[in-house]
Amino acid sequence: MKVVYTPAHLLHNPEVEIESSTAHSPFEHTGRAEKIRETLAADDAFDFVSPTEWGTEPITKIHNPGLLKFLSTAWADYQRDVKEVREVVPDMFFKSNLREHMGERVEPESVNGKLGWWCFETTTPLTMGTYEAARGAVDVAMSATQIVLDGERFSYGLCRPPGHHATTDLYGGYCFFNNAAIVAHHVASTTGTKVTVLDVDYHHGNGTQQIFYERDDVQFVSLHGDPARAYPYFTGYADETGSSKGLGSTLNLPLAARTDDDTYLKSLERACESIKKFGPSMLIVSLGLDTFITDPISDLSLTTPGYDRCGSLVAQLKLPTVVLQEGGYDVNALGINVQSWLHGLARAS
Ligand code: Q9C
Ligand code: ZN
Repeated sequence: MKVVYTPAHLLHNPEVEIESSTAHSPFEHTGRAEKIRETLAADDAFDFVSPTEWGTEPITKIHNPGLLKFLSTAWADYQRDVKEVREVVPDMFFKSNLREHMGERVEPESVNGKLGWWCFETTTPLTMGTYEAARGAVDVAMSATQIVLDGERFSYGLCRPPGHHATTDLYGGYCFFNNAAIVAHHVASTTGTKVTVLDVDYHHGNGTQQIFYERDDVQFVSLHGDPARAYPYFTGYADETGSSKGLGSTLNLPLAARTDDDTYLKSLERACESIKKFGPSMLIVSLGLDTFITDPISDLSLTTPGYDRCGSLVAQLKLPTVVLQEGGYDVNALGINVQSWLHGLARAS
């Protein structure tokens, strides 16, 4: 299987993350992607390739061009206008009810105002090279997708930073551009066929869901910790099924704390049944390994052999499949967990 990787991810290198009311060393750090790279590089089943450059066009088909423009200069603007700091984090978030009864306004002029306008939470700092790294992750995802469009059955894009929390207009949840949504739209719009995004990260892929919520050509199916207790708290409930033309094209399967391999696989079977009914020409997998039993920020109980079983079950869909990296924070196990999932996928084919 081809693995698309770029060292550009190293340019997004925060040293602090404000999470659980605490400033601490980040869960989402460069060592994650490097651990995956090292593990897969030592395995003959994987061939590494570098991404090609796709520019900003695939990004602005999904995201507000204002978000892209902001991210391209935000860190430098902050150094110049506010303060010289390593990590840039908003001190206020725009919430629409702040202006209840007052009508809408446009994006603020100041960098502090812009930060609150385009960001939705505190754990996603901007560093000097964040924009270049986020652009690199999109190139990785697009290049991995091109490999499958060119006829390979599978590919794996080692995306970092991840993407599934980024909405049309907002970044957060360690995500800047929604890598999976960008490629799903690219495939659906250039081939005129249906595409499914299957999101198995522990956290609900709120961004991907929002982006496709009213569309009938891209299905979004997600297994995740129940938002009644788990981040991102406000989306991912089972009664969110899409709207207008997209009604029925979103499926959320929230999971209880400590869900184990057997119980998880039953939900994954339900997900696969609904994908078969939808009938896509291609599958994009948002692969998070933060469902792992010892993940430091999650509460499910999957195991390394369990990921092999997950990959095998997904392979039974017999679809061309692009796997893109999302979360996973037990770095010691992250490499072998990705390897196990991809081996399950490739072996069952
Ligand atoms: N106290 C991904 O896995 N922090 N993003 C959660 C809980 C943010 C996860 C805070 C988690 C984002 C791609
Ligand atoms: Zn996650």
